[in-house]
Amino acid sequence: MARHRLGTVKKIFFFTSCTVLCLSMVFYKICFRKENLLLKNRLNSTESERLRHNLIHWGVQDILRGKEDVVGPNHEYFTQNSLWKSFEAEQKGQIYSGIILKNSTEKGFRKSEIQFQETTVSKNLLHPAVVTRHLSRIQQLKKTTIVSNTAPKSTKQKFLLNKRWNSWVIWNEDSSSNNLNRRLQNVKNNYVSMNKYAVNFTGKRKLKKLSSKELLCELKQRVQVASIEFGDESFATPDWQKYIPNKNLTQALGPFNTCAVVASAGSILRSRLGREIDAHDAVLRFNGAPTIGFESDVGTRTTIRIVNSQVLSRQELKFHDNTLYRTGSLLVWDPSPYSANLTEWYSHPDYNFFENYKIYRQKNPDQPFYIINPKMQWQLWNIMQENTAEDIQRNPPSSGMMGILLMMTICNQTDVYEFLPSRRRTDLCHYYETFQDQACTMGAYHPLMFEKNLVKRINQGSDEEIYTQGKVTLPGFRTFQCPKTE
Ligand code: NCC
Repeated sequence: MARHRLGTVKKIFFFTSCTVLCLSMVFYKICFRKENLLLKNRLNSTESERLRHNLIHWGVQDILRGKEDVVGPNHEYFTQNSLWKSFEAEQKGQIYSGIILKNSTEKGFRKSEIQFQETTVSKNLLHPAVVTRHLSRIQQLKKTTIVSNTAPKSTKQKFLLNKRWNSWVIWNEDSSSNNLNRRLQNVKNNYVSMNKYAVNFTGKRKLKKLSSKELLCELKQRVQVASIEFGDESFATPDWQKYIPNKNLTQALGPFNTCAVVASAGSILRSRLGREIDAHDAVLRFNGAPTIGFESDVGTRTTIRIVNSQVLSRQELKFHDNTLYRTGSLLVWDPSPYSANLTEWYSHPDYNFFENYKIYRQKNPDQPFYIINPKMQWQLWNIMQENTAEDIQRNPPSSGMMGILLMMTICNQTDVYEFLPSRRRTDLCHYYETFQDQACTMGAYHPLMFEKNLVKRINQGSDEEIYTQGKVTLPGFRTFQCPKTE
């Protein structure tokens, strides 16, 4: 009897599971198709508002990428190879916006336009600063098409076409979560609510968008790039005296005149930037990014390498054996809790890299190797959060962003390559691996998108250089003066 009952329960359980599974699959299919239908239906439902925002501001490639059957308004097919640009313009006193999609067919390019009625769409969806800027540009440039974005792929043909259109694919400095795909939006929101490092942000968000100079001064005056020194809390034992370099990081490194920062992004492949990078006085690289085999794109020299604490702690990364780490000066960083002092961090590091640091120092005593003081991470993070309208990931900035700050401290001029993606933009995570994920460029754990917004805003170089070389030029902190703070 009992066995019979158990059998019935098993059957019920089995059928319920199957039904739930089937329903989830149907639901997923419907959702997935919906995006395509929205394009087809000229974006007229509430959900399409969101999609429309993405279309205008940089999301088109996300929508097209990987979905080979996106159907346009005239029933033409758009693939990830489709070219597009967005525009906002005034005609007979009416402001309208939209995107133009170009699709290559056997007979050449076919053009199709999706027009939006008015820019009130942007008003509802965008950060007010963006809308104001767009509207003022529109007023200035009557009857002119303003291009804010084009497709990301880099074929010769596209480049020429883009040139003719006089448009550049560049990082939108007002990028927000709306520019992320749903998965990355969820990841970002999870990191905000998880709050692993107990971030207790009490700063004020800036109501007004700071100018480039103001932002530079915030960074110069509030971010202190320093290494752990002998005598610092928890680093005052005779044991540590043997390992910590005598000179402070910024005394020992530099000063340099020109510096290059090489982001590890896949988009640096086929850039042929190697010679230009090597022509700088100092070159900064990250983690396990190699030069051998990639010289023509990334150069040959390494003056400084910043590694995160995982690199020292995870055996598979072979920190002690890989000769790649033996060139130049090394810097390691590890996330600390937001309000922790050095003692608290030392007893609870994210990755316990301290023993491996000592072992490496014993084996390579002549190679300068610094531990970055973790207070820098949150000083930088505070500035990013204050200057962003939404909550950013409550995790420390990436090695890339910390490296940029270091170089701005020790160099007169820093050229950063492929941190802001060029026309070669790709989902390929690193130039030295085949793994693909948009998260590597847009951020998941790190608030990478907001880091890039900040860097775009302080760029002194041209949009064209971002587009062609992924190059951003930043001034050294010692090259400009800032008003005295109270
Ligand atoms: O990927 P990562 O960074 O080593 O890259 C170094 C810096 O280059 C910039 N970058 C990289 C790829 C890309 N597509 N776009 C970019 O802009 C970023 O500024 C990045 O910081 C890190 O920041 O330390 C990170 O390290 C890796 C990983 O730990 C190391 O490569 C060692 O294996 C992290 N990946 C994982 O943990 C899986 C990455 O999130 C951040």
